[in-house]
Amino acid sequence: MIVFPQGFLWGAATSAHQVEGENRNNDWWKWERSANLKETSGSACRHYQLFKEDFDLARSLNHNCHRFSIEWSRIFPSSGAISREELTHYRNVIQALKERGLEPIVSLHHFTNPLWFSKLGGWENPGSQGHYLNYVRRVVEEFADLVKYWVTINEPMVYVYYSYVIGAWPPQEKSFLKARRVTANLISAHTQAYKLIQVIYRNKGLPKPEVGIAKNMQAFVPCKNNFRNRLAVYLRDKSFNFDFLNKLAKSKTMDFIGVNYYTRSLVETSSWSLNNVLTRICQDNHSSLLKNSLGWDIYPEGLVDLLLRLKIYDLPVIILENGICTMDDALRWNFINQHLKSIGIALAKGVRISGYIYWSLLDNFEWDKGFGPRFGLIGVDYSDFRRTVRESARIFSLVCKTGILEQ
Ligand code: IFM
Repeated sequence: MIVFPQGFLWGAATSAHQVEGENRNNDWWKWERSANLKETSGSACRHYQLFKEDFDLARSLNHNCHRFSIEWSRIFPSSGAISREELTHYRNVIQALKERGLEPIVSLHHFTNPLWFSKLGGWENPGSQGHYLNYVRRVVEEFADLVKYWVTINEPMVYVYYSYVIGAWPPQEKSFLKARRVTANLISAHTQAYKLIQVIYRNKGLPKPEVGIAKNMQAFVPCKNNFRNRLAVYLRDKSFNFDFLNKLAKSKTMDFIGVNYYTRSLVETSSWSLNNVLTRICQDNHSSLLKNSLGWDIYPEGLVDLLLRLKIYDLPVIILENGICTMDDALRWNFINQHLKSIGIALAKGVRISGYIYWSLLDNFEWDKGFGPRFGLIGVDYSDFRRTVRESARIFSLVCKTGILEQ
């Protein structure tokens, strides 16, 4: 039996572009069309209209928190113009959460950028941080009275990897140089946003907020156990998992570490080229591990290892995302169960973990993969937007209610 700490945060996450629908004014909306994706985000889950019903369901599943993101391009449809109407919308969203006893955990950036910002060069632009901070200032000043938890940037290294290293996401760059520049700008944006948010709360005489990052962490495992693969594992673990966190720890700009954990990468290099060493993974589908519907290995032991390694930072950790896309709902509960056990092991070994947030509350738009992957505790029928609570969600709800996982 695992008894989770008092006050543990239990909930699920979403992000604006993946669930709201009609986010017409950001780089993804434009790119979805030009890249000829099989499926575009379109109405997504119509969560923009249905958020109250969705939060009713989260409440009925005993969640006590909810993580979501504010869509920057709604708040600032152009660089100088703020939308009062959209600020009111997000105030309603936050208030709806609070009325249902769900603690809001608010992400300020979750992959999408306003179109005007991307036209200015996006995160490559040295002025990017200024634009982002302007948005952060307006939003935080507006909602400081209602929000305790802020996440500055979601998965910065995933963003850098897909958008600037392998070029799979907008702006589809493949340049280590640009990737470095964007990483530096994201670090600086986070650091300044952290300080700004603290000042806003201080000036308003509000209790200190909890500000952190959502850091995707992956287990890197050599496929063939040779020197080049081991070196590649070392370099990827350092550059993808830890360099960003080390910088933030050094500037003391995290009140908690948000961890997003899904899988491992089976590292198999075939040459000494930088590209190969930093990106190539095993192409044979020979691992015996169970997989999600996108083919990602299910590897809960990797979470234990990473959590233990976070002890050096001596900060609370919140699992801000962990989840599986599958049509096999029994496998979904199995996945949650296994990962909660990993968290139990880390807790017993002294890691201060204060929450578990499943990805995702709803089936949603999985970026370039479209609507096929089903991550939701709640299924969405995209023909009429009807929601169906899955059995895994009900089993998970008992853990949320009691704070106990029977083994
Ligand atoms: O859907 C994404 C989310 O936007 C960020 N973290 C990983 C999820 C699953 O791929």
